[in-house]
Amino acid sequence: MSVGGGTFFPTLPLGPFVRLRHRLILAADLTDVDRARAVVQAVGDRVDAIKVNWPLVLVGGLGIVRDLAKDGYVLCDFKIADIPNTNRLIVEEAVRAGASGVICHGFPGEDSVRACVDAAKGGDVFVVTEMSHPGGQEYTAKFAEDFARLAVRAGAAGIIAPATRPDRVKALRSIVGARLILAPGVGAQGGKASDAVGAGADAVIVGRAIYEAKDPAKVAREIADEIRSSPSR
Ligand code: 3DU
Repeated sequence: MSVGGGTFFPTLPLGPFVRLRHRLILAADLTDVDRARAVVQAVGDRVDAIKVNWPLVLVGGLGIVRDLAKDGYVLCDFKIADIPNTNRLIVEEAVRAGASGVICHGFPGEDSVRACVDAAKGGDVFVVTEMSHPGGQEYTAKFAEDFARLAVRAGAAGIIAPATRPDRVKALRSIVGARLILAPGVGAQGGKASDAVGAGADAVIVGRAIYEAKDPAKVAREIADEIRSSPSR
């Protein structure tokens, strides 16, 4: 079953995450599947991808990934962080369900990240560096550069870096070169889309600011406009 009966954001085959038209990704962290479908349908043509995390998958199962993937790019944010074999099994299931990309952690080490890259079979793997919430500064910040270097070595498509700290996005950009930087933390966590792209993010990830809004499509359009009119790298 398709969420909207049409293409709601650009359909991409498995493969390099290159078509960032709006530079905006929706984090669909809803625990009401019908509401999630409604929000996706409302904002679908204004975002480049739908990021699916545990809250939605725990209620909707991988079926929701299957449905959304019929219409476009689904990024499974499972924050995969296990031994290589378990990572492989998780990525294989996400890809089988139609995910075009997955997000993993770097702290389990290079072999674990490489297992994700291998299992994605050409799909995109993004490695979390410094997390965007205040607690992200306690531990992840200390190793963010290492995680970014690891992402490059392991052949990941890119990294996840904090829109809440544009200076850190800038520092991590100098490590990852042309690889993609996706930046969560815009809106509810206090980050600003134009600051994140100005610091070098390729796209921002936005959840609550869009899906909790009275008019999600309007907010998505405003964020995309803000990005379009801001100077970026
Ligand atoms: O704060 P928001 O509602 O805009 O949601 C942000 C999303 O991005 C959410 O799914 C969260 O799990 C994810 N994320 C971060 O917020 C921060 C990170 O460092 C990594 C992922």
